[in-house]
Amino acid sequence: MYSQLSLFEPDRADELCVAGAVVLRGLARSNEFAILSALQSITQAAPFRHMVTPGGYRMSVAMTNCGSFGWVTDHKGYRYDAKDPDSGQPWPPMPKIFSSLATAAADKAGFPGFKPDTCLINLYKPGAKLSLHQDKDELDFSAPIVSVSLGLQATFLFGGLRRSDFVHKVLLTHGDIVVWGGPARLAYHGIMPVKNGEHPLLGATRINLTFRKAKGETIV
Ligand SMILES: O=C(O)CCC(=O)C(=O)O
Ligand SMILES: [Mn+2]
Repeated sequence: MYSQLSLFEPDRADELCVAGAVVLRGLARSNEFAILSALQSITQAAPFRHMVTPGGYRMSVAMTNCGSFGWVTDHKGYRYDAKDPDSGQPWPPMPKIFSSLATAAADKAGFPGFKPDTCLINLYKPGAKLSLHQDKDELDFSAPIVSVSLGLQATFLFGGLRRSDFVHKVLLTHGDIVVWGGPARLAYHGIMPVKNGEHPLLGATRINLTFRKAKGETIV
C-alpha cells in the first residue's frame, strides 16, 4: 500500500519521504500528444479563465475543467458545479485517455480503483503561482489526488496537515505525476511562481491536470 512508497526519489538529496505521497517521474510522457490533443478539444468548449476567490482576488492561474463536475470559485465561495458558469453548459466529458492515465497512476501509487469524476485543468504562465492550500472541497477524502504536470517545470511545495508544517520542495517536469492520498490526502501544497522558459511542446506555459473524486459514490 501507499506506505511502502515514498513521495520523493531517495537518490535526490532535496527530496524526502512523505507517507501517502508519490512522484511518478515521466509517467505521462508516452501519451503526451494524445493528452494535448484531448486538452485542445476541452478548451475549445470550455476556455481557460481566471476565476476570482471569495475574497475578490483574481487567481494568477487560469482554469477550466472536464468531467461530471468542475471546481469553481467566485464571490459565493469554492465549490463543485456540474455546469460551466461561463456557458451554462455541462463541463466537457473527461476523455478516456485522461481517466485511464489517472487510474493507472493511482494504481501504481498504491491506490487501486481510483475513478475520478472531475479534472481541474490549470494553466500557468511565467509568474503564475498557487499558494499553499488543501484540496478539501471534495466529499470523499478516501480517494487520492492525481496531479499531472506538463510543459514548463515548476517547484511543487508539499507540506503537512498544518499550514505551519515543514514544506518539501520538489521540482516537477513535463510528464511527472504526483499522487497523494491516505495520510497525506489533506496535506498543504502549492506551486511557486513559474519561471520563464520555453517548452518544446507548450512554449512558455505549464499545464496541470488535477484529478479528483469530488462527490461520494451515492450522489454521483
Ligand atoms: O499545479 C499543480 O501542480 C497543483 C495544482 C493544485 O494543487 C490544485 O489545482 O489544487
Ligand atoms: Mn491543490
